[in-house]
Amino acid sequence: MSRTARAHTNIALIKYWGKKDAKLRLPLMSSLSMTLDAFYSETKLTDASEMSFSLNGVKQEGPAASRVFNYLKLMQERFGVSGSLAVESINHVPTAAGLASSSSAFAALAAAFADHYQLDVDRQELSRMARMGSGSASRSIYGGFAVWQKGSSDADSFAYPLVESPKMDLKLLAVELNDQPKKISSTKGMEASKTSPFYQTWLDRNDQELADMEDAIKTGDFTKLGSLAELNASEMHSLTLTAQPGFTYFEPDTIKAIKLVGNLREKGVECYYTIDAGPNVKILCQSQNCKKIINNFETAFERVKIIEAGFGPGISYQD
Ligand code: 2P0
Repeated sequence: MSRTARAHTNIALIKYWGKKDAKLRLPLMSSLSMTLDAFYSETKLTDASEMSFSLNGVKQEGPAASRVFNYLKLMQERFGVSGSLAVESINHVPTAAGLASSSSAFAALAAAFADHYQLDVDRQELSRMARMGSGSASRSIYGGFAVWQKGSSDADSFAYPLVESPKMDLKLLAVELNDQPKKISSTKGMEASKTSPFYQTWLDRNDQELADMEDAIKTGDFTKLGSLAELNASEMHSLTLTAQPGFTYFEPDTIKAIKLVGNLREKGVECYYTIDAGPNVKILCQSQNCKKIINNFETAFERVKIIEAGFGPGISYQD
């Protein structure tokens, strides 16, 4: 009897933005993330007469289903197993979170696959499996802070836990400014960014940025962590602007939110932004300031939705 696998989403503080190998999803840089308690995916596999995929109780067809079926075929070949599978997933990642669910979705799918076939895999192997579905999913195997080391091949490109139950006071406010689906997928956006004249600098800085972020985590230095995360996100988005041709994930409200974060900081409300491949802004702050920041955003934006998240756990199974 298969169990349901649960995986939480993560937010990258040092971002993955570039692939060395698209098929294996090998990155050109290492990345570091915080797993979030508020958002997760649950997935269960059962033997069936044909492949099917339901998400939140709705049968999926088209590209979403193909991506899941292709992934399952790849994993079946890798482990020498076979059979048609019914995939049932529930995403507890509200659109309002403005967070991509592919990190939790593929981490949960990899874990459900391993459980269904009773594979003898450890979390490192699970992380490699999840990576093949979506790069960021490699990090969602673990709770707290995780590092995805870029490695040089399929064998050594996996995530490992840095601190699984951090004591640090760190919150993430997911601010939904815009609920339209993104126009440029992460996969396309990171490929296009390679044409930026700053791309090599982005790669050259990775080791140092990662080391500095690890140091901020080890010393519990929120100011350092927030500043580095904000800088890293801005570097990533500067690659889109300077790509040939240039593009941006930002919308006017994204800029307005960036400025509001700066204004709050000037007033002594310490907070920092990070932004992924979309227009929504995520704010890093500490518990004491959450309410104040939320109030300021609700005053500045008419229809904003904000969800507060803390540290989430790694993969788990439910009967
Ligand atoms: C990250 N992002 O590190 C970066 C930062 C978005 C911006 O990983 O192409 O869905 O499936 O491997 O994992 C989102 O991209 O990319 C992502 P694929 P994924 O979280």
